[in-house]
Amino acid sequence: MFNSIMRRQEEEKRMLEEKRLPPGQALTQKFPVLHYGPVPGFNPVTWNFRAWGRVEKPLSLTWDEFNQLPRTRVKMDLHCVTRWSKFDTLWEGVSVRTLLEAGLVKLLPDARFILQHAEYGYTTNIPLEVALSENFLMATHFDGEVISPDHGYPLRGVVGAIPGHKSSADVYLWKGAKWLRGLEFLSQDKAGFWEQAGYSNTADIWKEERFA
Ligand SMILES: Nc1nc2c(c(=O)[nH]1)N[C@H]1C(S)=C(S)[C@@H](COP(=O)(O)O)O[C@H]1N2
Ligand SMILES: [Mo]
Repeated sequence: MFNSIMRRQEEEKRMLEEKRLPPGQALTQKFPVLHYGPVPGFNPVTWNFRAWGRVEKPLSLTWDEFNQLPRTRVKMDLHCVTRWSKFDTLWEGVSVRTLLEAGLVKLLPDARFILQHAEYGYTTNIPLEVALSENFLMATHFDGEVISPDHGYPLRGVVGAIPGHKSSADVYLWKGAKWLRGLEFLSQDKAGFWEQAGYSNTADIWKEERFA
């Protein structure tokens, strides 16, 4: 107990020195679970992933098709608006950039924002630059294992900071939708679930943009 507290404090100090601990955040070695509503089930037969809106042609992929897409791995620091930060988390999945490069999604020239749509109507919005940055991934795996139901199985949007690489795409964790089912491409920004409830639209972790 005492040892684990000391370890947490030492790690937090190291992250502060490496300038990876944003203002007002504390390091956690756990992985808290936070969401609104129940954990949805998953049926691989009826599940689909859709992309629509400011695209040339709407896309719908089955679970099998989604899993055949080229995969990306990224290591990120996660920062929750409730003030915990989890460092060096490893995610694997499909990047939005891959959907574009594979020609599955062709953006109309006025596409500027993405609204992630999840089970039970949860939504969250990010600018296209954030969605196309290294900081955002549609993940199926966390730390080498299939994501647990609590954390978004089978697919979640995850967004964080790339260690040692500060960017304006470094936003709080609520900007990644667990149980992700689709991306709506938009010419104008549209507030998601927490954004409508008073959370910051831009959510920059370095500027502590927590609430609007
Ligand atoms: N579908 C869905 N995704 C969601 C949420 C939610 O309520 N529903 N909550 C968000 C919030 S507020 C946070 S902090 C993170 C928490 O992710 P975690 O439970 O994996 O830590 O999920 C985000 N994604
Ligand atoms: Mo949150």
